[in-house]
Amino acid sequence: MGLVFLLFLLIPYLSLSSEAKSPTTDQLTPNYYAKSCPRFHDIIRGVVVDKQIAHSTTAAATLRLFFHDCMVDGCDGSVLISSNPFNKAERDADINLSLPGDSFDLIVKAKTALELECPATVSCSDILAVATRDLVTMVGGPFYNINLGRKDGFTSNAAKVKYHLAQPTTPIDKIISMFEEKGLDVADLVALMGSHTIGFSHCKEFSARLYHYSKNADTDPTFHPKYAEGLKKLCANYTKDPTMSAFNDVMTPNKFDNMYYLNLQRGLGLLATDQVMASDKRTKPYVDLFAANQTAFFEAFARAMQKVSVYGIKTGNQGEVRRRCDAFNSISTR
Ligand code: HEM
Ligand SMILES: *[C@@H]1O[C@H](CO)[C@@H](O)[C@H](O)[C@H]1NC(C)=O
Ligand SMILES: *[C@@H]1O[C@H](CO)[C@@H](O)[C@H](O)[C@H]1NC(C)=O
Ligand SMILES: CC(=O)N[C@H]1CO[C@H](CO)[C@@H](O)[C@@H]1O
Repeated sequence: MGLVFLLFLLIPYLSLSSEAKSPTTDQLTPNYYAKSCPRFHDIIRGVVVDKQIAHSTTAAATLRLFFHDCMVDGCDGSVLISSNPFNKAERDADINLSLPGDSFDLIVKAKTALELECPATVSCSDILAVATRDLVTMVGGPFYNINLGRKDGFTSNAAKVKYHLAQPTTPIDKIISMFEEKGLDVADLVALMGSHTIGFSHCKEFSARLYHYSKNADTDPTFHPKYAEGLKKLCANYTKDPTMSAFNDVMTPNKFDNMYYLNLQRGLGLLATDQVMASDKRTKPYVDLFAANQTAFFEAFARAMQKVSVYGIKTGNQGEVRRRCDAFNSISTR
């Protein structure tokens, strides 16, 4: 509780320095729905709690969905749009990395509940931002304030995705510059990567580290040998069964904590892009800091999530409040 309170006090000051601040950011406010939908927070929290209890994979799924929404065209619900015969939407990009159904389902449930109580009022992008925050807090992570009033965007284009989302094969230089382009510095990057303290990855995302790694080594030598051995067994059948997967955080897979960084220090990083954080000289100081001090991690994570949550937002007539989250209100030419 002490931490929650501390963050509440600190965050308004910390976020003043945010480079991610876009001209429209100032139009967001924490109390945006206070009059138009007073039970906004309670309704979302209710749906979130029910869903997370029934399906414990929801938190990680939704956190990832939120990140993917914000990185591509800003936090405007573009990732929630379904493809139609005229448009291949973001969520169906080739590098979709199989965004999990539970997170889409959660947003549909929250939207339905909110439409019953306050029709045509609450945007899908605000729902996703707040549901993500509630889930992070529910699985042990920090609470942070989310400003509200995002509008849902008018486009969702699969072709854009690959320019904005890194893959496990993306070099660290490129990842750093992708984040910097969006006003996220190295501290933000390493803190956000700590999201991999929950959730899982499919074997194909890290199999290149396990089999025929290089001319000299069958397995990536930065792996802890026992961990690599375990993963090889786990993934032995992954080409036949592509659903095979491993926890991102082998020690405390369902708890949002700083174990991710302690793992990296011991060669227990799962993706190549995880493990490199512990050796690159720009990122390592933050890995060491967050491994040593969970409070420092939580503060940095909260701050970075606030930056992400206002990236590229739409306000006024740049967007709309969608009636359903998976479709634009007007289907015309979009
Ligand atoms: C920039 C470098 C990053 C890369 C290359 C990356 C890559 C991946 C990959 C390959 C997976 C596994 C997907 C699957 O197999 O289904 C994954 C999972 C996940 N990622 Fe990342 N990620 C990155 C950054 C982030 C960030 C910044 C966040 C959050 C702010 C995040 C949140 C998550 C979560 C929560 C999961 C687990 C999803 C689940 O269990 O359903 N990732 N990531
Ligand atoms: C892999 O598949 C074979 C045959 O389908 C099965 O006997 C074996 O138990 C599987 N191994 C794992 C780790 O799933
Ligand atoms: C951990 O980090 C917090 C927040 O930055 C700081 O206030 C605290 O002094 C740190 N604790 C230690 C033991 O360094
Ligand atoms: C590259 C990749 O992972 N593509 C997947 C996108 O999603 C579809 C449907 O879930 C999969 O069939 C593809 O393999």
